[in-house]
Amino acid sequence: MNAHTRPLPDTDALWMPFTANRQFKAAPRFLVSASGMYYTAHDGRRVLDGTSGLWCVNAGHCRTEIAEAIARQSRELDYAPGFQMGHPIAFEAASRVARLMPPGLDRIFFTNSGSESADTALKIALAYHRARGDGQRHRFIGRERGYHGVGFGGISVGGIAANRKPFSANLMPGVDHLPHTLNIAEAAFTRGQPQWGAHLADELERIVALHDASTIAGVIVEPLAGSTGVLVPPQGYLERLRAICTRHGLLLIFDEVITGFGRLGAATAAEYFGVKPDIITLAKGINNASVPLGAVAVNRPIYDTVVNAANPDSIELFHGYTYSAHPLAAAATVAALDIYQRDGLFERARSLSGQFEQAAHALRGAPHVRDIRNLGLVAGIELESREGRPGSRGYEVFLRCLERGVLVRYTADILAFSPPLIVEPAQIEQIFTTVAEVLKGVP
Ligand code: PXG
Repeated sequence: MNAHTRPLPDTDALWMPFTANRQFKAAPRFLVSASGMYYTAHDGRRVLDGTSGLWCVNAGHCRTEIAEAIARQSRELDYAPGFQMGHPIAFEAASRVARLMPPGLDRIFFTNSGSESADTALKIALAYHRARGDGQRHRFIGRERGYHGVGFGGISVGGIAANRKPFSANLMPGVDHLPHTLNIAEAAFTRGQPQWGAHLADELERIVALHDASTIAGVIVEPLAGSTGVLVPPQGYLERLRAICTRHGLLLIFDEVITGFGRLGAATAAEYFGVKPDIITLAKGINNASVPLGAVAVNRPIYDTVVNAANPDSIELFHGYTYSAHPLAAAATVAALDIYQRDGLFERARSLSGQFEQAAHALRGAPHVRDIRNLGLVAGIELESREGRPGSRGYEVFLRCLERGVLVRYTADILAFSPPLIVEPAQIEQIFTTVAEVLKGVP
């Protein structure tokens, strides 16, 4: 059956995530298949993927090698318990991920999502301090506009009001937040990292002075904040955070769920910026989003401290998931990492980033454009909001781009672009010229 002759599914039963369910169900939009840079919509139209799905399909869609690795694995060993038992592909996947991490961050805990990775990282940080006999370090410092998924830990250290408000009475205690780093008045239309803003890292000193370092376990930030509108770290900012954390014995956690696996033109943002955290959270691109998988990479002293603090025959960390290192997800990871390496996709992202920046910033001066931000193969275009109807313009631009065959992401009135790293220069042009045309016609 052709994609466009399939009957439309009934939409009632599915409670859609992070979606205006009634709005969607009144006029549903379906993607039914994908290949390389393109989705096929239900009506048979090709849609250029300007977002790598949700920042995750870094090698492009339906890669044969990954599909085959998953199929092979599902016939050979579909599932095996990961508690007190091992299956080889889990260890292989961990070794492969470890090799891509900054030197020393080579102990890998598998989860099933970015949210679980964030919560796992927080637990590991607490376990580490406790194992060192420093268990009063219980606080975490997150950041305004941070996104660390939707677990209670993640929303607590996260900085998105809408994600926190309904659950505000039940957030994790002992959390404080750094200010976010976006300042359009100071840094509008900056290409790459803004010069303004490194001093915002010094807020961490103020927070440490308030709570005392001896009560703080760690700091968690996205090196580049993706989902709240592409906030690029100011020059020197991450370096200062690192220095302050080191000075006070706080673990620095980079949430690299979006930036991991090539988005900035390196395996990690840590490598790209030359700033080494103690823990990195991963998901999405780890296996090209082909099977749900997340991971937490920790440095050896953390692993050794936690593990050596327990009796040799005791479980050291009371944490884990039925599907930690699920064989299919692990096999997909090895296959995806093979593709990234064989095709040099991280280097490709780096080499395309100049043209990508040019194409994004060509929209300066287009109607409603307030700011343009970019780094690697990520760009954000912030639009002026309509009076009293924030988000409505972003939504309309998204819909009109889709009609013209380009998938973009919008958060309120910020458009986000993060195409697969296999994107061709002409496709980069197509993404941004489509947005430019659409903006001309959007009130
Ligand atoms: N951390 C970061 C930095 C993320 O971006 C998560 C954790 C949570 O991952 P899971 O796998 O639990 O969803 C994310 C997820 C968007 C968008 O369009 C971003 C995410 C998810 C969905 C949409 O900005 N990021």
